[in-house]
Amino acid sequence: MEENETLDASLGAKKAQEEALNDIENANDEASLEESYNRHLSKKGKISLLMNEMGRLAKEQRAAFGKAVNEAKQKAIAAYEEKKASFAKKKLAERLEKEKIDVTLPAKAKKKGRINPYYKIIDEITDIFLDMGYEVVEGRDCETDLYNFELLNVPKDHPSRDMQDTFYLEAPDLLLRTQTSAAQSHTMKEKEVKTPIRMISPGKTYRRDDDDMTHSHQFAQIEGLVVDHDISLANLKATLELFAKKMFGEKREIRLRSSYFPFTEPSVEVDVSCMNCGGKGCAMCKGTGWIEILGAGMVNPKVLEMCGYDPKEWSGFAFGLGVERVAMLRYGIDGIRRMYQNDVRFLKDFE
Ligand code: FA5
Repeated sequence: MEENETLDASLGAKKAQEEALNDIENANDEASLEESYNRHLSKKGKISLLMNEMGRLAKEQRAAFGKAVNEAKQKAIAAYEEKKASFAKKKLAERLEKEKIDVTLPAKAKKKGRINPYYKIIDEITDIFLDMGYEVVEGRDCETDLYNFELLNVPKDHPSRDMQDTFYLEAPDLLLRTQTSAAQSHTMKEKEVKTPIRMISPGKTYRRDDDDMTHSHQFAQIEGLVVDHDISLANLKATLELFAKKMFGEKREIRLRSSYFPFTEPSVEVDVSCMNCGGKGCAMCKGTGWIEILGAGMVNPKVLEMCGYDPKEWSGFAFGLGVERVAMLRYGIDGIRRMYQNDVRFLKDFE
């Protein structure tokens, strides 16, 4: 082995190192840096291939040459790692700059949903009666003639059927219920053991009524039914007065008028002074100063009997209130249809 060859080989290592460092230094993005790595440091890279020269060197020269190649490799790797880290740092800095959030900017206002007064009032009324110990019973929109009329003492061809102009369905004896009173007959009839009842039943009702400010062909009612021993008209009056005070406040005037329903005897209707004109008379109350909110009365003994409650032993009262009418009076809504139109400007008033 010639002295010159060792010198050449060591110089070669030095040169390869310089070349690699230069290349890495000049890489201006991640892709060209990876290319430099492959060119110099991969298994077939220039620095790695230098080791093939080893066989040509004398034994005593090999250690020095190996050291030079290793040093070239270490330096090139260090330069590569440093450059790679600098690219990553730059990339992160660019991302942070791009995704910078100005926390002092005003937030975008979010639109809040609101509960329609139709549902709000059902919850309020239900709460009042739950506080008085009533339970809530589910009714059904599609009813049979039996439960909507006959068990409520309204046989077929009875003239009082005209009071509630009915939507009949095609199937025989099926109709859209005209009143939640159908829940009364279901509750009484379906009790296997006849025990006291104290229930309310909210739900939709349907009639062929002409739509105006206080009437709709589809509206909601809440039925109430109490059956026990020794229930009197005084209990009904006290219950309705307590309800009216809780719903409309101590100052609002209410009045009870005697009325007629085939399923109650005696029967009453309850009016509340018109919120629109304060009782003077206007288009909404049709000049009377009052708006009718519910019908009520003592359960007719015939109904108790038909539904399996012995009228000699049991007595009861019932009421059916118009949900939208109560909402109109409670919230000052000037027309029943406002509750069905989903006008967000209207709903906004009901935070
Ligand atoms: C009845 O429906 C009886 N079932 C109520 C009842 C129950 C009486 C239990 C006795 C015992 P009436 O038809 O009056 O009664 O209706 C009751 C309430 O529903 C009315 O006071 C009114 O507030 C409301 N109402 C009636 N018709 C309409 C309508 N077309 N649009 C909006 N609300 C109505």
